[in-house]
Amino acid sequence: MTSILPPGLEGNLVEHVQGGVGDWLPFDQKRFYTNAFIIQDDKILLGFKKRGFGINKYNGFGGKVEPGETLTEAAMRELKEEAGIDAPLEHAGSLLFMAKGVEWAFQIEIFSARTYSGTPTESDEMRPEWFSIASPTASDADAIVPPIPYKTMWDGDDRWLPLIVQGRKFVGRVDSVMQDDGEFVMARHWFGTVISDN
Ligand code: 8OG
Repeated sequence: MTSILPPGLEGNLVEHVQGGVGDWLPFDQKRFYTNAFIIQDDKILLGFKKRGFGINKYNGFGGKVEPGETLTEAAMRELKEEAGIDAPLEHAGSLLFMAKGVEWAFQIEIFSARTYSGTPTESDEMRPEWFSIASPTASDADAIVPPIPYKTMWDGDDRWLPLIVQGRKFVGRVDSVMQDDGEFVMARHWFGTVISDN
């Protein structure tokens, strides 16, 4: 299925899922962030954010790209700082995130790896925990780790995290509104998968 891409997205994309209403929010500046996920066997490593933006939510490991760093260098540095591990991170997708009332856009470059070295270790910012990505079965009650906790993640993560698990590259945009309780709720979203040239 083809559709008109939201402003700020580009590439050879096919729509995966979209929803919501209203005009896309305008922006004239982007700030670059990274977010990294380790996937191994039937598990994914997430971190429980202990402070700052997105506190009390599970997310990948990441943060601001510093001047002079490549995106991959920033992703690897943040993974080491926040989870204490090294991994051969590869680019897995891009998320353009806007919040009503914030005049810049967050460009979040998402990375993943299927191997890592070191031992996931709690940092000041994140507490690493494994979650199951196995398809649900009758034996779920016996699962060693719980399923991905989408209810305690950013609104909309359930649209794109499965694509990373499946190894499908994606590009998406989420425009959010902050509620009175401080939660960001999606007003409009669009996600597409990348059609490879070869
Ligand atoms: O540097 P700090 O850890 O505070 O950065 C906040 C992180 O939150 C950064 O990695 C970007 C990330 N983030 C958003 N919006 C969304 C979102 O919709 N989903 C996820 N998973 N992360 C998000 O700013």
